[in-house]
Amino acid sequence: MEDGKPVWAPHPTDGFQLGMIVDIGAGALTIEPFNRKGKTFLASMNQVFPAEEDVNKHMEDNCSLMYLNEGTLLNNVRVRYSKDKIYTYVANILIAVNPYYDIPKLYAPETIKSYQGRSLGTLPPHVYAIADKAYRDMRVLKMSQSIIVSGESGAGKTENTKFVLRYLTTSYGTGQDIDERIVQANPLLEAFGNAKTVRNNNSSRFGKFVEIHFNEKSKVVGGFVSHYLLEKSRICMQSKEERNYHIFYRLCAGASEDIRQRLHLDSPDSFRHVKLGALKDPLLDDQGDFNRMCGAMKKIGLDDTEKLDLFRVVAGVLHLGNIDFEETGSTSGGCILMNQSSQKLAYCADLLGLDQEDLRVSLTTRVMLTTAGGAKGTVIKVPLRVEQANNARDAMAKAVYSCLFDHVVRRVNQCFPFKTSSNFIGVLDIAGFEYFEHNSFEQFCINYCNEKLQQFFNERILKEEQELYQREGLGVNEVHYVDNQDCIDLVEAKLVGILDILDEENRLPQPSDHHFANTIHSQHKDHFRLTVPRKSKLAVHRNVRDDEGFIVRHFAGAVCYETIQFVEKNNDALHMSLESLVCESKDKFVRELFENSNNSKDSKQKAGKLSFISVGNKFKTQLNLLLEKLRSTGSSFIRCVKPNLKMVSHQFEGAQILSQLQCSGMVSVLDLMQGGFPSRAPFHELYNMYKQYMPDKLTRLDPRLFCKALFKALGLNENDYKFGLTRVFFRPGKFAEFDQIMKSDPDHLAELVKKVNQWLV
Ligand code: AD9
Ligand code: MG
Repeated sequence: MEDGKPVWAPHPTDGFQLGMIVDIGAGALTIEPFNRKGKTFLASMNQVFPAEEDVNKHMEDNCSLMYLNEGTLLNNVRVRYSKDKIYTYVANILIAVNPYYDIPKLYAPETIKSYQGRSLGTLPPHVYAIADKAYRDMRVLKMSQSIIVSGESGAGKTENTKFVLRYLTTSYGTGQDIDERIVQANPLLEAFGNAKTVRNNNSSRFGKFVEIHFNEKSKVVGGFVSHYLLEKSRICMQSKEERNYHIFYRLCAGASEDIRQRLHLDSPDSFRHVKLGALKDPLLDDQGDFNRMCGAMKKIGLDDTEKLDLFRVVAGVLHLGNIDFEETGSTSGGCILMNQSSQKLAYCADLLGLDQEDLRVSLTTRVMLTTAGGAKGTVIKVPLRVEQANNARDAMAKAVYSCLFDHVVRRVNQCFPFKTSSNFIGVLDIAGFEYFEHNSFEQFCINYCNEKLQQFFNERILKEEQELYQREGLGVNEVHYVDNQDCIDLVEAKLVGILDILDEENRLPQPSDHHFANTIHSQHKDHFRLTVPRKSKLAVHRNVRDDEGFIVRHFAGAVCYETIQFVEKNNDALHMSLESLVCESKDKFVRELFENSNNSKDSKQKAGKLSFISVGNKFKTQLNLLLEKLRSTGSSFIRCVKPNLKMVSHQFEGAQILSQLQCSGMVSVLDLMQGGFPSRAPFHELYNMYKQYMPDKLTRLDPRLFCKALFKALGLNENDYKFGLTRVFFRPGKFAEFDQIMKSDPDHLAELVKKVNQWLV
């Protein structure tokens, strides 16, 4: 970077602003912004990046830019977004900005057709191009493929996932039911697993990996969905502007009179578990969505009985939530049902096939095994206080609903079965890195997952770079990147990892979130990745006491987790009497919900702990299986970006987009490429760019020789570039230097031509 050249310098809201370096100090640069002449400011060296000469120019592949840095990346994405070009490549990675409106023809059937069989880069960047690459790789390499879609809430992961599924089934299906079913499974999954949040009106509150299976002729034969971590806290609790899962409102709004009566439905504001948050959203059409969901259910083959089974349990959960308790007032403590609650209890018991009296007893007392006086195994009933009974009720609602969700996924899987499959293409739609003002167990799990995915991303991108170098015969091997294994170990290592420490806490007779936080700190004193909140530089973190939280330094930034409720959220078990109550329901459907769920007695016994199922460790196991699967496939990455917090079209909030690009590891990719040979230009492109300046004798050479001769004649440093088979690879910044030489003033150019001529002789 030199004085007078355009640079990207930090800007608080736009991310970067264009300016000029006017002075270079010891630690900082003085920058004069282009649009505010005379108003200089200081920026540290590592925050300022060279800009392209023409900042309005944009490139389909960011790697074709002259300068590769976060400033030019953000600008390229910005310019393209302003022209409705929401997709951009960084090498083979696809960046997708959410347009928040339907761009005409972008996903039209003819667009699908045009991408079929075309290799990446021949048409404008598109999610279809990534889908087709995965398909062609699967065919050619005879290897399953996965597409990893990531990004923050509202960035467009689920929409892009659906475009991939639609593309593959339309292009490579057999035209039979199965194709449509794979697509139609989504409305059902979304009805039960999505909700309105402040970040997204249709936010997926679970992660999923959808596999499309293909036969030996590479035609679609079936599908399979795996799901991860449904957010359970939402079932009983929503913040003011958010809602519970869509199905609750849709059922209340759309059910026929007949069903309403059978399920004793009423408007949502009469149910505790849904009325806490926003009831209605002007953008959501609950009734219409109900009908669309029923249509999808029909298409995937659910009959009316099955449909009613699902609705019955949803209604059961609604009525369960309305049961209230009050103190008995007697000396023995405990609580009883409030007057009006008997009716709700009756509805709930009826809908879930339970005995009313048993349900009442199970909600207000707890069965314990005493070991007092050596008389092992005496069963006693301990009355619960109001607060404990409330907790038991909510725990039951969560357990029933999450078993129902497991069932929905299982049922969806039955509708696209396959006998044999040669290969699959899997699409992973899972929440990206999260950090909020308050971060709890959910963020901890999601960020742990993102560490694992980031590691996988690094492995793959690194490998791809190296493979490209090898293919092109470059003979370079070293590409550096920051390994995050230490952070993953901090979370998942046996015994000393945070997840195991948490499980140990859960097993204590009196587990506590404070003790848990303290144990982490004493176990990992001086761990590079772990800090005590009080010592944090940030005031917000200092408000959290050391025994109330811990800070993890993730690849995408430090996050302070508050440990309150970690212990509770890590335990997936119902208390014993409630558990056996639902397991013995008279209703076959309800009984089977529990028998088949992952939390069945069977799996608990396997775990050897009758009363405790760890949510964290179950997730760890699932995640490790997922990664094993991903590692056995070829992979593509789609990084989704949310353009603004208002969720509106045509608004590009640079600073927060930049932060997403950083969190998704895109900036590290650029760093990684900077360490290698990031700028690459095919011989024929260079030939076309520069032939006008060169003597005829040189232009008669073929493009490869032309470049070789030119570089030699110019005396370029051989460490700065490498010749591959099809293109020249440049060290960071060297392409730009070369270009500069070529476009220098006429006198200098004449000098150059003279040099070339001499060399040619
Ligand atoms: V979350 O983590 O599940 O909360 P996602 O899945 O990343 O989130 P989603 O795909 O649901 O976000 O997108 C949010 C909304 O943006 C959608 O409901 C659409 O209204 C809008 N969207 C997203 N992508 C597109 C698109 N390619 N074209 C038009 C889009 N609208
Ligand atoms: Mg989603």
